[in-house]
Amino acid sequence: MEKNYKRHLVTAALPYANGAIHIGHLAGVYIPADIYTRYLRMRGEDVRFICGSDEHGVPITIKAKQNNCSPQEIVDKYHVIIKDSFEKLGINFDIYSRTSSATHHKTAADFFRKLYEEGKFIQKESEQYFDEEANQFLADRYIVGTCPKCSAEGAYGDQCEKCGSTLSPTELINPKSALSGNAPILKKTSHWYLPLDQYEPWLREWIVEGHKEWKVNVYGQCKSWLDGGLQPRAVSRDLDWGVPVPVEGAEGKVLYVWFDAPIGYISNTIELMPNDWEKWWKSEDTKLVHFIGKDNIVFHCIVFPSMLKAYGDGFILPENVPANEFLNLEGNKISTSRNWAVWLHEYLQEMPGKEDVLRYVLCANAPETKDNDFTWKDFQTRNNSELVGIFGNFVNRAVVLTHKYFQGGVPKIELGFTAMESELEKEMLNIKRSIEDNIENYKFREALREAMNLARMGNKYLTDTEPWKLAKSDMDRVAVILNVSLQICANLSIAFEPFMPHVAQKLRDILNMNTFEWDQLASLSILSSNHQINPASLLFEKVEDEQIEFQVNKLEQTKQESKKEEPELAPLKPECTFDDFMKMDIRTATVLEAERVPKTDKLLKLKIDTGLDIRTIVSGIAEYYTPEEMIGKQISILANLAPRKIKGIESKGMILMAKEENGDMKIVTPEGKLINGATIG
Ligand code: B3M
Ligand code: ZN
Repeated sequence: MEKNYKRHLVTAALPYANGAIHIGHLAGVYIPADIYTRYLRMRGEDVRFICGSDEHGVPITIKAKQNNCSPQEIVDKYHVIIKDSFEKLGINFDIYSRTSSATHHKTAADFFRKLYEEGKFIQKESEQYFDEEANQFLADRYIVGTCPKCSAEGAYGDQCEKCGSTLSPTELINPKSALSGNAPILKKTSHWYLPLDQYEPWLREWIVEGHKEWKVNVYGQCKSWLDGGLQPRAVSRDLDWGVPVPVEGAEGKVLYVWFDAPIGYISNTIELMPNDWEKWWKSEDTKLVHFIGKDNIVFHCIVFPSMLKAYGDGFILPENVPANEFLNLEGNKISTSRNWAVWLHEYLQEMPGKEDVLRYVLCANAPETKDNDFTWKDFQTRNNSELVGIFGNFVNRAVVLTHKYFQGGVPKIELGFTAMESELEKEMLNIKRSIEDNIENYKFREALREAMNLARMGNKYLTDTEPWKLAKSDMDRVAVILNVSLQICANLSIAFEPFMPHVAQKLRDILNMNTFEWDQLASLSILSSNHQINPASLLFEKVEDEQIEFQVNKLEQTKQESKKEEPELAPLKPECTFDDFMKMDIRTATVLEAERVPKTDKLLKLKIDTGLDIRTIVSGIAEYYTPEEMIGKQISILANLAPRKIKGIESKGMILMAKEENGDMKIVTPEGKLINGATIG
């Protein structure tokens, strides 16, 4: 390790508590972070691994609206699902708390107040989008529109999910309120801003000059932010869900979720160690590392460090921010809203006992340097040919043969090692160093490959030496081979502890191994002679074709369902009173004559018998009905609509049509024939 740190504070991005955890989150953040912290602990380092639910922000309030419940109910539900599924996967946090906790609210509010009192913010009035109908400012995801960078529809006010650009609401083309679908108006509001521009020279020095060793994607993103010039960033929002802004005159305002969430790392540490936390956050002896996904880079490398710098008081900065790229699923971007994901809690139910297989596959295929693809076929192959075929096969052979020839006792070595064993020893040392080096440099895929090489090596050793053949002639040599093989098994249980903790434990149970340390790795004398091991049991099971078909079908179904596309309904109009409604004179009528309005595609001119009079109505229904179809039809009309001139023809009234948002229009007819002029209401 580069510097001699006394302790390691490791954080993993706080997941939004508006949905469950999927494989993209795991591969990008939680599995690498867990491997890293497990490794450090095994090396005897003092480590705290901090996480928790991010329970504020617009996605949560939107989800609550969709579900007709309160934001608190949403976060209560998902906090439990997330926490529980992490635990089952063996993600070994020291604390998994939540940002709706009292400790967090206080910590975040105090943090803001100190910066406020020290004049670290600028307060600015600006015009922001406002939904008149909902009577609400449209922060972040409350506003949607066309992305100015890639032209994708449905980009949010803070980010385009298609191209990953960070956006501000006023950049969106054709902005619409996510609440009502209406075009918003601009309205004045006042907010506090962190003047990031003031921190630019310092950030440049710290990152561009000082952290050239950061991952290329992270360093590159930071540099391009800095090169683009930083702007003051609003740290408050007009919302009713979040940490209230703790200063006078801030009614109806809360801290921006990206201001409070990273403080969550601090609050959760306080919750974990109320008396001791400062030592972890304010000492140069602490190495702070943030594990995140690539869409969080700017917040962890630029915004949060600037907040800490502004706060002062000895807060340390991250030593590294090993952000990953994204994981795709079967060739398509993972999407929570389209349900295109493998959800952790569902996986755990559907594939019981295979927690570590998921850990293995996601690490082996982690999107460390570029986006990567998860496929169920690859999952099956990796399980069946790598885990079952190599790792499991080797361990099983070594254990079964030991029982067969030595009644389960680790054979005593009476002969010297051949060149083969000496070679093995050397190779094991290389593997150990390589695993260490890779983990310490956040290259977990490569580290796992090296750990697997240990199993490959063992498997090959058994295949090459064929002890089952030697058993007839040379039991002393068999003793050497099986002793060495069991030592390799013991090594595997250590090397794999960070990656596959359940399997490593199971392997230690088979080997009857009670203690272990990282430093034992590469030793061929972990198990002493005559140490009794337990009977063989399978470390891995084959994944059958049917299991894969089940998963693939499930995804296929999702695809079909999203193809059917949920009908998009027009948003509800503002409430009207009974009297408003009674003003409208809606009646039955019959079409007597119909013809196209010349030089138009959409308009029909209809002569109508309303029971009261014969009149002309011009209607935009030519796309849906021919004139012939309309003649003789009984329809419903708004009879007292003020006359309007359409294409020079006076139109008196309006034909009632049922309109699907994306498709057809149909006339509204009474059931059965009625007299003309019957009132509808
Ligand atoms: N809640 C995670 C996300 O962007 C976000 C991380 C906060 S970490 C302080 O999905
Ligand atoms: Zn875009």
